[in-house]
Amino acid sequence: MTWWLIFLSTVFIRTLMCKECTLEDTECVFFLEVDHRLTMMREGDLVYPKEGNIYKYDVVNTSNAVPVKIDEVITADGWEKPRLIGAVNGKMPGPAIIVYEGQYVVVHVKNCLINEALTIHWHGVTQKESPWMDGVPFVTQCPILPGQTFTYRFKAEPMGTHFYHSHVGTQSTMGIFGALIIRERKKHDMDEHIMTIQDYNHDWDSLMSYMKDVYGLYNGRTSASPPRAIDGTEFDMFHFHSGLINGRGRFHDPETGTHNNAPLECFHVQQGKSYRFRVIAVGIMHPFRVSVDNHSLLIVASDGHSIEPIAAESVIISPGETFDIILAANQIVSNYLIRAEALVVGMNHKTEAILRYDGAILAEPNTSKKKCTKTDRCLVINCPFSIFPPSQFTDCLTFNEIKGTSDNEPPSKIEEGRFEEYFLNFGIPGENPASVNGKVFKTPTVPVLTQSAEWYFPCEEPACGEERVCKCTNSINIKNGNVVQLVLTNMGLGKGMPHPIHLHGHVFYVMKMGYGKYNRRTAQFSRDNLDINCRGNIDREQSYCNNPTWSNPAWRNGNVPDLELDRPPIKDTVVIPSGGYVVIRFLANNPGVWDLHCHMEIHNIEGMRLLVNESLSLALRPPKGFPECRSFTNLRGELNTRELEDSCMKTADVTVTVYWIAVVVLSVLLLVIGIAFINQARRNPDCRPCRKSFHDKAQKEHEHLPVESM
Ligand SMILES: *[C@@H]1O[C@H](CO)[C@@H](O)[C@H](O)[C@H]1NC(C)=O
Ligand SMILES: *[C@@H]1O[C@H](CO)[C@@H](O)[C@H](O)[C@H]1NC(C)=O
Ligand SMILES: *[C@@H]1O[C@H](CO)[C@@H](O)[C@H](O)[C@H]1NC(C)=O
Ligand SMILES: *[C@@H]1O[C@H](CO)[C@@H](O)[C@H](O)[C@H]1NC(C)=O
Ligand SMILES: [Cu+2]
Repeated sequence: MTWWLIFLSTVFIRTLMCKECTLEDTECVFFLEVDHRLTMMREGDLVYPKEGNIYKYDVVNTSNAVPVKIDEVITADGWEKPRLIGAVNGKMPGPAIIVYEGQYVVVHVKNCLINEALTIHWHGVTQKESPWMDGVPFVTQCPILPGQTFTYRFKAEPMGTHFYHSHVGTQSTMGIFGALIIRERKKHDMDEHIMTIQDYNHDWDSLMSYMKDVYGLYNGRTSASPPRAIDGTEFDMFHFHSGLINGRGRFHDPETGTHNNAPLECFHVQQGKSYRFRVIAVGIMHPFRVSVDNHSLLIVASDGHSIEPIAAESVIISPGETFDIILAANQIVSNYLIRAEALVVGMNHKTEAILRYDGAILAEPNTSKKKCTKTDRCLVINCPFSIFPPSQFTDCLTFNEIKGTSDNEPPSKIEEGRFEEYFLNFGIPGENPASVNGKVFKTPTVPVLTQSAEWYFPCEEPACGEERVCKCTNSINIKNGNVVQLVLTNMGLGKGMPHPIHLHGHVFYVMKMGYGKYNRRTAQFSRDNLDINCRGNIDREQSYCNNPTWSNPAWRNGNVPDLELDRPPIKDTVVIPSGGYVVIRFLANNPGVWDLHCHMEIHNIEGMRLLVNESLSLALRPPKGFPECRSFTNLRGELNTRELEDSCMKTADVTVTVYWIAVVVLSVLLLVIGIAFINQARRNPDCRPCRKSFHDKAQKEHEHLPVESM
């Protein structure tokens, strides 16, 4: 049996290794296997952090001991109680998928999770001609059930820094994500580093964090109050312990001000060279301000799309956004601290990594953050508010002040009758969950792209309306060939923290942004931008703002003054400032059903989501055998599915029970299949059952075996 496991593991590991894609390939194949892991475990051994290293649990005296290699452990923030996370090919983040523009990417995704269904979304990829490969459960596909494999195939476009992540519930920030880099199809001339940034809690998985946000967060017997940003706006409840860069960080104890010395991610550079840092925000909620001690950052792209380069002290990145930063290693050979600080005040929410020049001593950096002064002010890119307090000597460059590169051609010419405009207010009015125009998104139970005839829960009066919150499958129907202008707002009673809004299936031009009003002296937010009329309650601060429009009717039909028509920047995720708005435009040239949602995970699951239903009749059909799924309820004919699905909007979630029955049934099935698999694998070495733990150990032992025994 042991031999057998060893054999299986090696076969498995060999096939799992992602083949590097070359310039010449037309198609690149990857295997991603998703399963559960524990942090701070190396195979069966617990590890603990000390002086930037980790040691096996039974090492007492570390001065002569060999530390455990950090690549063998998901350290997260070094908290010694292992936390359950999701992992891709055993890692968090999962392996980077690096391909060239225009190649076809084939990814076999295997769900080896025990309890949960899965899908993988290719964030930033437009999925032209493959809308069913977008990876949104019950929008573009059926969830992949435990044990199942789903093969994604899509064209690598557009070029740039993107990522992949689960689009089911809270799985993405539970660890199921990785970089997806689409390079220009030529030899790249600059070395690169990938840097994912996230917020993290070491006591709870993301689902528990979400539940605490919904039901209440307590510290001991004290109800916690939400953290505030520098402009006074409130964040949601998420108990932040640590930030992670490439899955590593360290817990800074707020009580003592000390940290636990967990290992940090280390980026190696050579003096005199320049590097492209591909920075990806994969977090639950917090935006981070990223800077590198003693180095200026040159920001050259966002969400993969080039912008006119800007040198800055730091850049602020929110969940769902990416930035490409060129860093010139032009300082003396040493170690420098890379900082990512959350925007909340008074909480020391931050994370760090090391920039190590070749030849520097292997030590922790002791550099300090740049002091912004009257004569040497700091410039921050992509602020979600428009000013810092004057005492900080810091200037904001908001995204509307950023220019795209000259090859951008905005759809500025609007033909008569070929223009559509929608106002979408992202908010949490009253006690209700997060919504768009007061519509809490009801997730379909069939994929509406491929089984559209089977779903009918549109948003309708009187349940939905100006001063009401309703639950329904909200969608806007746009027509192929039209220029679509979306006015995204964050206003009225439900306004709050800046929401990073992500559109699937398209990239868009950022045509204009409007900020709220701030107190010049304190930089505190004071009121909404009045370009938008919220309608509803005449007291604007009380209006749900479910039906916003331009205050000046002359601004309709695309006639908004001060649009950036020359070189608007392109993005796929944009932050709507509190009390402000963003005008985006795109050409409807990709028939399908596309998710449009807040990328703060907590808001997305709550229902701050809608669908862009784009000329569905023109959408291509998925390949033969594409999975279908639906609820099954009419065994005795006394209940129809619609009634049942309807009732779950008001009372307990019946579908949950159905889901669990499905899970139990599937688990049994899986067991049976698993046994069958192993039997079959004896005959067919290509077959890969979901791996057991300890395979690494098994492989290592295997390396010492005589070759004949294979
Ligand atoms: C730890 O090991 C070092 C080197 O072997 C030794 O000098 C030191 O005394 C040991 N410390 C303790 C507390 O045993
Ligand atoms: C970093 O910059 C500070 C302030 O400009 C300077 O005092 C310090 O020597 C620099 N450190 C290194 C390692 O270059
Ligand atoms: C930190 O500072 C100390 C004393 O100034 C110096 O000896 C040490 O080499 C520095 N560490 C690094 C990593 O530069
Ligand atoms: C999308 O639009 C089509 C008509 O083009 C309609 O049949 C379908 O129900 C719509 N789907 C959703 C989810 O709105
Ligand atoms: Cu997304």
